[in-house]
Amino acid sequence: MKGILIFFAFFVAGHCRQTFIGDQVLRVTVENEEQLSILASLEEDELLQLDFWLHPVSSDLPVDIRVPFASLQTVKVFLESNDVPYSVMIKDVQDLLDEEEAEMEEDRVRTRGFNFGAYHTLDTIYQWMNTLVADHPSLVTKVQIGSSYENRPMYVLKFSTGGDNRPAIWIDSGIHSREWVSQATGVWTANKIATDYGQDASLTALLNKMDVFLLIVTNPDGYVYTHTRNRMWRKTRSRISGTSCIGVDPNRNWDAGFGGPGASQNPCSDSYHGPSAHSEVEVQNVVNFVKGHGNVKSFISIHAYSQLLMYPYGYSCNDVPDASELESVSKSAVKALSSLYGTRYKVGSICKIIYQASGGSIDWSYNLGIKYSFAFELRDTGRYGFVLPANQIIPTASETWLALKYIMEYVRDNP
Ligand code: INF
Ligand code: ZN
Repeated sequence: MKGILIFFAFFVAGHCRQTFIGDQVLRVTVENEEQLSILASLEEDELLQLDFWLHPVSSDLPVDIRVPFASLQTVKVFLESNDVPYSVMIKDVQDLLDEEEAEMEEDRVRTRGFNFGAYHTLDTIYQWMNTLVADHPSLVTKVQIGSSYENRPMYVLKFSTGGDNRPAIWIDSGIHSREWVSQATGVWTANKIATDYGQDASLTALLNKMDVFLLIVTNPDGYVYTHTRNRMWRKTRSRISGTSCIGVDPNRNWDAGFGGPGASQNPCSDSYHGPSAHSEVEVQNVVNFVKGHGNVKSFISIHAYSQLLMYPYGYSCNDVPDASELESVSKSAVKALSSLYGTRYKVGSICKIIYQASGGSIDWSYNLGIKYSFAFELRDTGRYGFVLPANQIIPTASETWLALKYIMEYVRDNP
């Protein structure tokens, strides 16, 4: 009886967090087109509940699949019988998540002040923003650009030394909620800008001429959900009529080739483009802000993982008019990034280096006339994937900063 009551209370409260006990992440090294289509057929299968961290797109890119414990035997037998080679990247996803959670808890009890080398909840990040603004009142302000679907505020940090609508750099992180190193890099970067102003001559010169806008948690509802219910959540949390599946891929929802190849029409898919362009209020808020500003010169979106620096387009494999300039800026930015720890990045257009993906943010910004539009995929290349250990946050953010700084300075000097 007691057991039933506890179960019932659990059920009614609905506070169950999804676990990933025994789930593995398999890396498949695709050798040919035939294997690629075998993997594509696996992705079609809904019963196996596979979570493709990297999709089968070309025969020279790896495919990473989180396989629920219940499907492991089936998938392994399937791959083996089709002579598709794979290796186990993560032996037990829940073990990694337990470690991640324990580290967060350890930080909460031991660390006084804010630890940039730890992952934090939305509340903690929002509280920290207030202290950043309080510590740097003449440089940093917090601008609410709107609210999320579940009514959480969306805050942009504005770094400005004055002027009237100066040319600006836009940076967003965390549009995909499970890519935690992205939001963490956003936090570190905000602090870096605030503390280096007046110290670093080049950044100071930049901020005396331009403004920087940084949206750290672009998908707040998703981010909260990754902390409370499902660490692997990628999408928004909006309800769509006619389906019980929740959420839209906010990086397929922009009005740039909307609904084209590389986006799903299936509301249950992790790359569902949504009922219409800008249907997601989080996307709409950014659109309104950037359009309303009217003087944004560079738009940079930060994702994880794969170690890539990309420029438009995603929705088309045709070169954008500025392709050669964007390619050379990207190469130099990545060279700066690598100079710190030797981390290797690839550069190219989204379509050419990963896959055709329509409705992405930087395609929208580019088509709006923001030439210097870039997307990062931060560390790593798959050893930990979305569950990058917290001890890599500061190294990741530090090396990324060198690339960001290169891009920002280039934009400053090439108005
Ligand atoms: N990968 C790509 C995605 O949205 C990255 C991307 C960026 C696609 C820009 C299109 C445009 O599917 C991830 N991984 O989300 O971070
Ligand atoms: Zn992403």
